Amino acid sequence: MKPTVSQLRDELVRTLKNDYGYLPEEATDRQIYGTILTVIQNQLLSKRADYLEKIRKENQKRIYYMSMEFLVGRSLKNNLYNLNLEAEMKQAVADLGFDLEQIYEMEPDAGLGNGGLGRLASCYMDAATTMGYPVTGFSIRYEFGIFKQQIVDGWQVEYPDDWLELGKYWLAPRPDEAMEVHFDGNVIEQWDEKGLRTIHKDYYTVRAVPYDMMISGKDSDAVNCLRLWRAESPNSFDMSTFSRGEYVKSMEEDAKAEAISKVLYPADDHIEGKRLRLKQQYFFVSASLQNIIQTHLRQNPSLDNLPDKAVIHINDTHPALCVPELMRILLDDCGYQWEKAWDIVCRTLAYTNHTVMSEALEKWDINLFQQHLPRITSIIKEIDRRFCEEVFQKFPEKRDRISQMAVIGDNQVRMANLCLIACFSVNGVSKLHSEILKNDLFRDYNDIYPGKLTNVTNGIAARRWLCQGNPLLTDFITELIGDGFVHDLDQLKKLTAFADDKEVLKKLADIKLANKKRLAKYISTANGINVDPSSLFDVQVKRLHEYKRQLMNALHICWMYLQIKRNGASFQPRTFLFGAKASPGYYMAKEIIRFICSLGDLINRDPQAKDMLKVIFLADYKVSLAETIYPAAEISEQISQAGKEASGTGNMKMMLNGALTLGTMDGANIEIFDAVGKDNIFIFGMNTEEVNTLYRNGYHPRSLYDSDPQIREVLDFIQQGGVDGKKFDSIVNYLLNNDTYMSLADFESYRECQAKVASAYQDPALWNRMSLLNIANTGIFSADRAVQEYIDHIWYK
Ligand code: 26V
Repeated sequence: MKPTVSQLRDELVRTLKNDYGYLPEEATDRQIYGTILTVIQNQLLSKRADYLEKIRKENQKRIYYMSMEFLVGRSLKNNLYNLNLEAEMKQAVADLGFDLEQIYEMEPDAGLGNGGLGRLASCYMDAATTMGYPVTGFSIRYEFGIFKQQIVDGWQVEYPDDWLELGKYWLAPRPDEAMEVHFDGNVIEQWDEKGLRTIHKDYYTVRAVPYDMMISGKDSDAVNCLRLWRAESPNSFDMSTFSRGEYVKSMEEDAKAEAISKVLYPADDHIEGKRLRLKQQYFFVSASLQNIIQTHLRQNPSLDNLPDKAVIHINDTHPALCVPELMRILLDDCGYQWEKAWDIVCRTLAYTNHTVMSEALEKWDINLFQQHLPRITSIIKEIDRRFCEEVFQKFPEKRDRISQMAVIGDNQVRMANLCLIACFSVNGVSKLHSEILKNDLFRDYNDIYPGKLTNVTNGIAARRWLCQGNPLLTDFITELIGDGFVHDLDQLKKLTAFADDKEVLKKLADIKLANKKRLAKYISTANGINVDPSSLFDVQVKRLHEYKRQLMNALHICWMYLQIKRNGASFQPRTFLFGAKASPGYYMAKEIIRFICSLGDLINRDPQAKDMLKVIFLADYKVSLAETIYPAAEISEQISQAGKEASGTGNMKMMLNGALTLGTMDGANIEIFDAVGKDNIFIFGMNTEEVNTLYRNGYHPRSLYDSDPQIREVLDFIQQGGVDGKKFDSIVNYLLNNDTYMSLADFESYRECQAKVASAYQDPALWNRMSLLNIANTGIFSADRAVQEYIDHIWYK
């Protein structure tokens, strides 16, 4: 039963007294914040107990989503919304003399992820829970999430994200359910009554303590759990060392164990073969699998039926150690024979690939593996030996491909290959991406395992990204078509009926303006710059990466500026908004941020450009900031080089909020194009095939520089220190000599397309119609649809 305002108020007062010993009159905002979160957390925990009983009785197949990253963002508003308690809580809190809106702002983001991959995991937890599927997420309780970004003189500076102090209320510690994870040591073989046994000796133990975050669903009985493991040193080890008087050594051991869950790796530019990262992966995989097996054995006599009762999903290769670790448990802990164990493993594990970039495909030095995971290494070697043997026997036509397809090669363990061999399903995240996997990256496997490779196009949690982030638009849509879209996003199609309704279009424009004003207010506080809410808000927010081509966007701004300065040109007034974190060790990405910021400094203070151009770099882009940016976006820049962006999900979120996509035929942009039709999107640039052809034939940016006066003008200007008097040789040199992503080859097409954008914007009736049709066709990008596809074609197939 849903509590009333007065019940909530009483509960708040009681909790405040119990936890802090205060009455509301004495309490600070901080204490009220803690109290509200505790009250909601308790509600969720009690609901969880009922739900657990239900799924236990039904003995439904469980889904386990293994991911190194969950980009949860804030939870208070989301939970209140899902539990339909927003209005009641607002009133109850107001009755006690506090403002819920202010309390919302106190909550730190749970930033346990880098970008799209982590946010996708959280969107799927929301959708699956809303639809009542028993999904458990497993990850690491990082003490520090993705770093906080500040911009100092144009440079990105990173600060630790100490989120737990205010975020801990959502985490229920379960020390009684701790697991042990073993590292290092040696493997020996020993005969006993059951035959030859493998024994792992002289290892050191790390204790994995689970912290549970309850995940609510909208109008749902389900409460799922995101289980985050914290690394600790095991007490027994502590005590024995202590009692021998080796205090310092004991402390060192503690620190070594705790380091494992200390911090999220903030790199998404390349995979570094770092020891600690490998330990993180094994730590959370081993603890989670032991936990899954325990749960299964509580309800089933053996693991024989594991594949019928559990599916374990590997989110990118980061948790790929699930393959050998599940083998280890079956062989060493449960006494299975190899063939039977392998059969169970192969029918239980599924894998999603999220990138085709070769630097991102995880490969580990085999010696590192051998040192820290000796038993896992021996299992991987055996998997590899049997696989190569099988290909040799069964697929003679692939004999010359075996060395590429093998798990181990060049002294490295290739995690993607391991997943392709072991998992019963491998999927990409957009139509184009999955085709590239099938026909190119994983072609050999597609030949020998027909049907294994599939597609599930990504989806987003529309309830967060529209209903909670954009209440004005949500209320208006509800007025027009009812609230059925909340659980069935396809119903947005009904908006099509209003495509030529002047009043509706006007109201839509008014809402966009209000959201732009809200963002302008934020910018004025955060950046100290006043932007014009009636200018076109052109947005590129995402991780900073060369392939995403933020630099091409900046070059175009530079070109516009030069037209204003040198030719007295005038343009549709625009505010260019950027938000992006760069991997801390990624020099070029940081240079691009510096370039954008310097360009902003130059342009924003120039009186001649003042009324036409503004360039804003929004520092510390994160989930909660995105919730304010998307509703205000009018152009969504999705300008990656074709073939490189696996899907993109920001593109879907902005579309849902009425922005028009300016993009290449890449990732999910292609499906956005299919959904809205060519008249409601701005497409430019080379497609994948053209990119590949140019790459093969040789890309010569210098000849573009020589032949194209626009490009030359921009590059010369930069070279001569035109951008705020600063030297950007790095940028010019990059564009002319090192740009794998061929920005200059797409530049003309991009510029022309930007001109089309500007002229369409001059016609508000046309623009608003396009915007409405974009919203109306977002249905297929719902996370509910995506999760249902995982259910139908992978998890419950
Ligand atoms: C990305 C990259 C890209 C460049 C080379 C090295 C490297 C290393 C790691 C990563 C991040 C892991 C993959 C990832 O986050 N992929 C994103 O997944 C999203 C959800 O499926 C998808 O929408 C994005 O297009 C994809 O980049």
